[in-house]
Amino acid sequence: MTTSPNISRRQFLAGTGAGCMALAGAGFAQPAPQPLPLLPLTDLATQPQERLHLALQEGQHNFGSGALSRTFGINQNHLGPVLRVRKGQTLPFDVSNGLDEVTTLHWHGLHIPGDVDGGPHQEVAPGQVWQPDVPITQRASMNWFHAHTHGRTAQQTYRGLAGVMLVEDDDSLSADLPKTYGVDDLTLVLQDKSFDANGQLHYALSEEVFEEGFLGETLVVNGVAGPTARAVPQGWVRLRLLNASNARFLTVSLATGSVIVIASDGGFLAAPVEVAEITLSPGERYEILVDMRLQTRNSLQVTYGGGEAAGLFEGLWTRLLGGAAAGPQTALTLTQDPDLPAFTGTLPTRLAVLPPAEPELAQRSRSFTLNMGGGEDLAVLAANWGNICGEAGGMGINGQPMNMETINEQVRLSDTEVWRINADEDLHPFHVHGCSFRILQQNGTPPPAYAAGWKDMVHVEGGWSEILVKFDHPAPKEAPYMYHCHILEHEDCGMMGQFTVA
Ligand SMILES: [Cu+2]
Repeated sequence: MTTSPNISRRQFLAGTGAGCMALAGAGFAQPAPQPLPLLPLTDLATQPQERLHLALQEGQHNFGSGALSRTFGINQNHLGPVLRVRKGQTLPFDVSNGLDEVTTLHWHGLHIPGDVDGGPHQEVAPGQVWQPDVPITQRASMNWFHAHTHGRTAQQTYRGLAGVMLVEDDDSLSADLPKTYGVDDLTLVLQDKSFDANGQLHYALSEEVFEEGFLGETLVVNGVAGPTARAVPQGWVRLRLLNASNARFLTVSLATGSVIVIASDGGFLAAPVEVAEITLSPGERYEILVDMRLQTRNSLQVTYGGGEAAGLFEGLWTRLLGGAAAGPQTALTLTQDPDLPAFTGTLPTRLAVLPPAEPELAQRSRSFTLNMGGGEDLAVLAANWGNICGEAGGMGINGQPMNMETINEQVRLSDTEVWRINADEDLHPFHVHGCSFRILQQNGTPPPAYAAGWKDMVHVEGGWSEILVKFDHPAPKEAPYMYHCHILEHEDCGMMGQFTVA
């Protein structure tokens, strides 16, 4: 066992559930910051293309407590690399499964055909290698990849099967924006995790966990318990944010000043949007800018739940934690270092040309209702650790739990459609594979300006959420696309459906 020089076990536990309960009502004490780790960059945008090996493997990882946890990782012990790729490339991957269990690797956000999408039908058995040729045809955007094994997505992603893919194109490479990886362009994977009294990663299912999704007490940034700290140049700094939590909505703000949002899931906004805070559901990405020209210090603050998600978590966790984790936590403190090379350009006032989202363009519409109840006893399912929900179907969409043998919808290639989604209870982040879409309505109202660009996630809670979506790639019945709730325990429990595009 190794010990960290930056943090004592006692400090670390103050940030975990045990500490929170002791501190209930006394505010949320956070330990001293740890240096922000960077996910290793594999830059394929500027290198000759070769086959790229992604090894899904078991490992041991120190989240900051000094204790080692049994984790999964991609080419490393926990989490995966940041792949920087370029529009126009076709990427030949060797995805090897070194785990003891079946898994898959889904490219979340990529506009690619169903047979290379990495969903539940592209299983990789232990010891096998999956070799998709992944074509990059979309605009610059922040995407990610994670396990998508039917019934096991939640556990496998939680243990660490997740990485980031940054798509660049001519516009993004020539844009007057910070873009030096690890200097003024930082990729942040935000997750909530739970740790036991020994400081080791903890995950357990119960009826409540199925219903609310798994919620950890500790905010983890790029694989270490927050808060983290990083020295940055005296200039603008770009933060690319991914909420890779299983179920936790995260509201992000800055300690000083407003948040300047430049991109959402599927690419640049039309123009920068300045807001006090943004809310990221599990699976969502946003890129923001922080002005470090005049400030010597600023912090990225994260509030659990929050915004429209506030009501969801008034239950088990609020009772257990006494509300202690509800206040803002520091995820990352940026400190100005004038010796680092700074971005000196002028920020663009226009970022991209976004066509208006016109529902009149749609050839047809479909409606989906997300169902929390599927007739199964969730407590019994939770006791069956090995299978999770699997085919049991404790939840569903339009009354149907996910079934690998059932194609729920058939879409015509190149059609534009309006999809209307609502929920019979609670808040759910809805994701569609193989495309980006535009949000017409989110819970009955137009989306906030920062969510009005290209998206592949929409929040669904009360009222209808409506998206305008065009399907440009084929997905045959042997390799259909998925649409699902991105609370991973809900997805595993059957809140998912399949569609073909032909
Ligand atoms: Cu859900």
